[in-house]
Amino acid sequence: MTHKIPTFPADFTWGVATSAYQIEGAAFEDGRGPSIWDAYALMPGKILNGENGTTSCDHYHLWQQDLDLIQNLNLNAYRFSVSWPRVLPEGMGQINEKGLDFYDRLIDGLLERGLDPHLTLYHWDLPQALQNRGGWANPDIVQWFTDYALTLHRKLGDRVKSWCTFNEPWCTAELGYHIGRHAPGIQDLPTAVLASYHIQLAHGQAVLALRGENVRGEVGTVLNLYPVDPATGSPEDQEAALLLDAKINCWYLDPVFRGTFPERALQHYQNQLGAKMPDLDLEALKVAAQPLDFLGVNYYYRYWVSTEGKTLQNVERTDMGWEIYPEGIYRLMKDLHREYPVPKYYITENGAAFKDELVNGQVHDAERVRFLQDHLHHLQRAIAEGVPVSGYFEWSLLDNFEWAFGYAKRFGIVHVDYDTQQRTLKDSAKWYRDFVGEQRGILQKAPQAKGIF
Ligand code: PNW
Repeated sequence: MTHKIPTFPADFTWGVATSAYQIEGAAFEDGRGPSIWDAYALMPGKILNGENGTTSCDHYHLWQQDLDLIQNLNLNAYRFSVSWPRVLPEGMGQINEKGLDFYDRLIDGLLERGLDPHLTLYHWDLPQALQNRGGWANPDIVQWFTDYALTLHRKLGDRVKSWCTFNEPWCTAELGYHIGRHAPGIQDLPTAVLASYHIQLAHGQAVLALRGENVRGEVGTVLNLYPVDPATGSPEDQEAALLLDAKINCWYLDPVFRGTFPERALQHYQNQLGAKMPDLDLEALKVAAQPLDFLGVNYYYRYWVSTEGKTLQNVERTDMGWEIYPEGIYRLMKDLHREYPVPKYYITENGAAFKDELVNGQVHDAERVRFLQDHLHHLQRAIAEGVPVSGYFEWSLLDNFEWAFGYAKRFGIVHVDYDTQQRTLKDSAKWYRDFVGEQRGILQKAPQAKGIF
């Protein structure tokens, strides 16, 4: 059965997303200071095959050809992050002008190619100098982060279309400070709860500071969000699903939208931690609820919660083991629009890792093509039903450093040969290019985009 090709709004933002530590390389060039990921990568056993982001995709040197790639994909936007230690090697104080110049050139390069710069301030690569002072567990980080935001705004504020304070604070707090699977590798729940609280204060203060300088671009934040389903109708499963939803979704949504933490999760942490529960000033948390121009949503999969250890059978999964669940993007956006309304949403990340093979200069990643088609189909449904989604950023432009998995997981629509730094468009990149081209009226005819939905 062929479906009608859905039409997205004419002014829709079409992009790809990356982050600094995952693609830039040049980790010790031009005065960049060490980040917590440089240090974490040195700890034995933390990253698969002992890999690191020291060279990665060498985007720091190859940025012009990478921007050409984005332009040739018919896109009109690019989401990237700034490496804090490249700009402020000590995390504060002395500015490394060479580092700041890189982003200055990058942004000019984007504008020359008709691409809107969507800048993320924090995508996990904290300066090690600040980690030495406790990182996100130190209340002073609220000021350090605000000063960093203002440093960037002074140099780049005339040209940045969109400012995002944080990428996925859940990952920073939970994976970085509780599970220890991300840098800085701490495994302590009270510290994680405290870190998540300071991130909220830093978000609020940075937004206030940017507004205070009459920021031209729009300001928002990016959360990783998930539909959460109980495996069965049992009260235990239902309760467990509600708690997980409170801990992963509402713990990050409620501060930003309401200036509060969800009662269910707060109670849970208090019961679990007792005297070790950090002393959170809930009055001060209100600063987190600044009016935002957009919420960025990173959607990858859903959680299916069973208290009896049941797992979903017969579902397709990506190379990360994540369920492929395209309807989730529709459900998530509908729920968000009802519970947490904001003038606009972006899908700031959506994509998948698969076992791609480069053969004769081609990567036939049919699974990724279908993944994108199906998610865009369900996203379009949400838009048709009135959810104000203004853009979609595919994760990711390039195969890149996938954190604890090193280079083993390939998320790119463009294949990277890490020996030669050769970029090769996968079938998914060609499909996305033609689809977006047709949506934007750039191509007269796009045969590959026919009858896909
Ligand atoms: C996001 N999880 O990370 C990040 O924003 C990207 O840097 C990353 O490359 C991408 O998704 C793919 O993983 C996540 O455990 C990391 O649920 C972990 C999780 C979710 C997102």
